Amino acid sequence: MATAVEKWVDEVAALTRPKTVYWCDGSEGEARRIMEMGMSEEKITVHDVFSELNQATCPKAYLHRSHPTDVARTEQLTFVCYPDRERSGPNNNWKHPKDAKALMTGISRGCMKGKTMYVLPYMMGPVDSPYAKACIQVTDVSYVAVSMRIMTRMGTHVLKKIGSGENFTRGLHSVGDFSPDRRFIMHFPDEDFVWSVGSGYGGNALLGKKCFSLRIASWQGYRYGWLAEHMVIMGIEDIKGNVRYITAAMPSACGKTNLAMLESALPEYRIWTIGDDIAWLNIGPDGRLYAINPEAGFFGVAPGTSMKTNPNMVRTLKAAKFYPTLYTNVALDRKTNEPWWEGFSDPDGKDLVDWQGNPWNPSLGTKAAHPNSRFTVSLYNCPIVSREVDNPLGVPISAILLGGRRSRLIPLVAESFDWPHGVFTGARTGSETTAAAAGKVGVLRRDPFSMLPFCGYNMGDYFRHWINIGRLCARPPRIYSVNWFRTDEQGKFIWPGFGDNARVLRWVLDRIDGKVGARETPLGLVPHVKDLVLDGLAIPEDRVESLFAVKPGEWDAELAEVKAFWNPFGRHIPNELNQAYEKMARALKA
Ligand code: GTP
Ligand code: SPV
Ligand code: MN
Repeated sequence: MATAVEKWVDEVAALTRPKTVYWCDGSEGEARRIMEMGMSEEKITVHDVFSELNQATCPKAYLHRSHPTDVARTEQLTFVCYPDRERSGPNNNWKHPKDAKALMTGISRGCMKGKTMYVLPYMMGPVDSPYAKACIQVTDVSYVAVSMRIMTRMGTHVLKKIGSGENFTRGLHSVGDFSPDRRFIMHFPDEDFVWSVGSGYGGNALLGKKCFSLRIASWQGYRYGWLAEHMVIMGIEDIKGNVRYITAAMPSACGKTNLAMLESALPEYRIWTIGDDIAWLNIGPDGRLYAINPEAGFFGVAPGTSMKTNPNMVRTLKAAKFYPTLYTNVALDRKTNEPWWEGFSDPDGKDLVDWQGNPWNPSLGTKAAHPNSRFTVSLYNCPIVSREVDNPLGVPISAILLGGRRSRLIPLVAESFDWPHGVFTGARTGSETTAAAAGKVGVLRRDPFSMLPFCGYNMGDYFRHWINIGRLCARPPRIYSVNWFRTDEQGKFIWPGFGDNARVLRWVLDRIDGKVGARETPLGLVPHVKDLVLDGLAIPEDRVESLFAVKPGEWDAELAEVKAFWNPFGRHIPNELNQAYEKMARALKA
């Protein structure tokens, strides 16, 4: 008797017509064989799928160049499909599941002709965690198959776990003909099913990541009492050896990976990394919130990554423990066969080609690496990976940070008055857009909880769910808003960021421990500058003070924008948020 998995794979093969169906076992030997094929037989436009990089200096590392029109998530082509449009909310593109399936069936018919269909059995979450989920993705590209091996816990053990049951998430992926006109990322939350055609890039194609672990999982969390969030999970160890865990939500390309493995500027603290992008939060038996990282790798932004900004990531990339490490759409130094990107090192003296393989030098005025170029590398390569990373129950969370990229207005850090106020803070968060998604960069938009592109249902209901989770927790974490990105009159960042963000983490821990007071503002509680440990920093104190300035008049536009964003959600916005809004508006007027 065929299992439910086999039946589904047969069904997909009958529609997409691959030449062969290959079931991956997740082994290193298999990954090597797939990489070999991608270096000799397969092509993406004119390039091989993979090319080997300098194995002496970048062991186990390979370069991949994506299709030039396929370089970032495409939110406008991403849909969630419920029979009831209101369920998806104004925050999502919607299609009726029947219409969506008809459309996808049309563009998928025969789309794998002549190709191999890889069947990938994988877990999101530590394999024996009660919170982990078994998944099956099929794909017709080796790059996606190998990337999924790095990003998830993939292997035959998952098929054993599913057995003859039906309890698994399905992902159907094909690059089709790469045409943006036939590119859709369709979610069917009621069926735990994602169907993505036309893109081979990142969150559009690695369906365990944003598609399942956020969009579909957030809907599961809503129904079953947990949270799927776009968050870092990290431990902070103090000098006495106590480790506290926090999570931090920040929009795409706004500093999660850097925060997750920061090298603390304060020697009395060290960081332990658990995750850099996604957290699943469950209420534990003791009434605290516990976090697991469903992923097993990093799909990190390359530009800006260096020994100065993120030494632990550079070490992770060089660690060469887990096979392989992939670099996508970075530049290449032809002299040394090493990857390169803006912010990594001085381009002088290098023989660079850009992310599409064209000769490049700084005088061209273009970017050598695509601004959304990324590396894919195992979490287990990270020199500061937490020993709790595979703890099936996760780690207890003491604080939640909510960030954004704001050149003005939002203070470096502010503590919420209580849980509902924290939810209000998350719900009003805005951020300037980045290259992680197709579209204009640097435009301010609302991005509540950094989940705007990832919340798989009506975001008003999501806010209500957050309020409820706080009620169900005996000891909910404290909630903080943070912003590393305020700029001065010259447009330069005021706060040094990166390792110096440990100074903010220290204040957060000191608050939790009741060691320091705070100053009340209409937005929340901000530090007395004397309580921040600033030694070794070259910024004058009044400049630091300016990071906490709350000038009421400047808030009018912000408040109006929050209201305008909330408006289409109507009755879905919980009362607690409307009350917190009114309270802040009154305080700003007073
Ligand atoms: P996604 O993987 O898209 O979810 O992004 P992310 O949130 O993990 O962002 P990441 O840490 O990769 O940072 C994105 C960009 O912001 C990089 O170019 C970083 O160098 C830069 N960045 C990160 N942290 C800081 C900081 O504290 N200050 C400043 N000025 N830039 C930062
Ligand atoms: C993001 O855009 O938030 C990412 C990259 O982490 S992707 O996997 O493409 O979603
Ligand atoms: Mn992300």
